[in-house]
Amino acid sequence: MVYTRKDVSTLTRSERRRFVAALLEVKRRGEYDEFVRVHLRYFVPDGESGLRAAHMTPSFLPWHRRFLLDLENALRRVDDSVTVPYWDWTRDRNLRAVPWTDDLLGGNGRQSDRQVMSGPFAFRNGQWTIRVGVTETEYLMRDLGRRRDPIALPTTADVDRALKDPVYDTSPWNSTSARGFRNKLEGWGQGGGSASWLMHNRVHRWVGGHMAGGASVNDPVFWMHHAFVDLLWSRWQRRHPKARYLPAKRLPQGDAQRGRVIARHQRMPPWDVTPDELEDHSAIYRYG
Ligand code: CU1
Ligand code: CU1
Repeated sequence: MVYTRKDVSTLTRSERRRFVAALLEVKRRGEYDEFVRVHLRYFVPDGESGLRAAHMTPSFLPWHRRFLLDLENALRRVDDSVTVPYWDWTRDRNLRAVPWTDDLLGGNGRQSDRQVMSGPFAFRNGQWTIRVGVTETEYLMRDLGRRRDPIALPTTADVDRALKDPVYDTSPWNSTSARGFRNKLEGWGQGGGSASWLMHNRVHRWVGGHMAGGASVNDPVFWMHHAFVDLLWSRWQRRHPKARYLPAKRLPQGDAQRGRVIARHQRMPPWDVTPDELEDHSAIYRYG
């Protein structure tokens, strides 16, 4: 049966409680840390050689769509009423409101060490120890808004600019693609520093702490953020009904990106699935 992913700001008290309880149970079972491991393994920048399945690449969107489905299935094995809610960061921009409430994700990290001190994912509450990361830190970290060097969340106008692009992706199919919806949404901009983090990337930086790196999955806001990114892909498809995932075919001999990006009908590791098979989610879930 087709299930609905809801706007996190519309969840009832009991929906919040069940979502949090399912996450804690998936963590307790050891399954959650496996998601962190997979994401770290696929955190490959385009400066390196080899296949890029997850980031700086056309398959950024289908890869994360499938990744979310796997987590969602793990949650639904615990409680089949649960789905991943989405965080619309163009609307919910307040540090003291959803999703940062104590009955959902908890609040900001403290000033001294960025440690999250409140809510179900605070280390001191005993149910969310970080075991897989790039450092030894056992507690979840956040720095909402980047207190020392503030940045703002992307706006509705930023989203519209990305949705307007009629082409899914363009050569060179990486973080430097100037045209194409995928790179606009993934958010690799020109130049350096915070001005070059746009859209999806900017939200990772805005949350800060674990969300700013390859171990971002440790913060459950990762799923709500990517559910909204996934929703924006759907919205873009509705706006450009003839547009499809690109590249349509394996890149030709002599193209520097041949063998490094995944074409529409090529298998997308670590799964046995193609971008083509993930373009339409309407038989599995919809957005409410
Ligand atoms: Cu990712
Ligand atoms: Cu991300």
